[in-house]
Amino acid sequence: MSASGRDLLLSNKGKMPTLSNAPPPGPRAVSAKKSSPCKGLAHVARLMKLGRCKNVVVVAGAGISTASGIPDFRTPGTGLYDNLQKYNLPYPEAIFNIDYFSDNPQPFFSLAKALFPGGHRPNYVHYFIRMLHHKGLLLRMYTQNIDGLEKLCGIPDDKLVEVHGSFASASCHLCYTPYPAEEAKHKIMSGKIPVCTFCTATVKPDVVFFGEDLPQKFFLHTEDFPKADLLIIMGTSLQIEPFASLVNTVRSTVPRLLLNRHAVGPFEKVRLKRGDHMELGDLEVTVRHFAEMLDWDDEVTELMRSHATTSSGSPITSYPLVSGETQFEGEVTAGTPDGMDSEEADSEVDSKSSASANMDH
Ligand code: CNA
Repeated sequence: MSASGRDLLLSNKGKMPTLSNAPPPGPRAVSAKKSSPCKGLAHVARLMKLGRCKNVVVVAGAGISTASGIPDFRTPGTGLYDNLQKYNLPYPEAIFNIDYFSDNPQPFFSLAKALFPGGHRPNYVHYFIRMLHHKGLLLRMYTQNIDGLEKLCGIPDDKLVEVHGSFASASCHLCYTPYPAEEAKHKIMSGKIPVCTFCTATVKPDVVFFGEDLPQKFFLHTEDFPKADLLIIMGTSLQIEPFASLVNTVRSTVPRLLLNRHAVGPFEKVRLKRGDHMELGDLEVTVRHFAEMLDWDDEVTELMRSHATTSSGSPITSYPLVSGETQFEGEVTAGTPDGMDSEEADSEVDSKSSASANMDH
């Protein structure tokens, strides 16, 4: 179920998510003042050891999953946006634009084949967050990721808000009639386009596109952020609203810790706000260091090891994302809606386009 535009606190038009107006991270980010190595990390670790942080909110993005082999969006060279040339997209974000999808779902379906849960494993960073829960300190994790690795590592549903949705369910992108997720996955993986049993428009996994509403659960932020006593921001460029603005909604005295490759959002300021700390560098290395400071490293490592050996998750099948020619190989490009020939498929796409134009608001 989606939140209606009326309910939205942070979006201006109820169309979500949107790209923030902030400039993309670049030279300005690099020139931002970097805190002394590990000072901020040590400070926050100390607060945690003193028992001052019992309601930790984590906000995360694609950077927490790069160590699992899933590229992020914006890292130059390896990020997804730099590797979408073959689809001739009008602009990279179009692959996640609902109007574009309505006309041409194939680029997204090619990408979806690679992102469907089952192809990758959680890494140390995911297990560190699970350890926060295990220690009773995690108030909630807000993730922008759609790879399902938070759930796979064992962070329970009630501790997790998948702000941009997930592949766990699917529905018609026009009339929202639910569609069995496994069947949608099967069709997409075999190069077919799942179509709605009610209106025959294209079905998509319930990941949130630009121009769509966020899940109702997102609004838990109105309770969680004022309650937080520590905010940890990990692996996100804070470029997508309204997610990005969440980090500004904790109380002013609450420490905020950014763990990322470079400064983003409010951490780009030359002088950091009191209570703001950042540790720049590779996330897995940083988080391991953080765990060592907390004396958690052995436990996280053990949790990760035991989960890997006992987990009965789907077998790992690798769908390379950014390895030259194999990336997003056009299996879906040749696909047609199930049971249709290509002509029928073309007319189905045409009728969807006009339906979409009618519905656009
Ligand atoms: P982004 O804009 O690509 O930003 C990622 C951030 O993480 C950047 O600042 C990177 O520098 C940083 N980063 C990447 N790898 C590391 C690393 N190893 N160590 C430290 N920092 C690192 O992605 P955002 O999450 O900010 O953007 C939100 C989008 C991305 C959401 O809508 C997601 O659905 C979408 N996305 C998700 C996935 C996934 O589910 N794994 C993958 C790609 C994109």
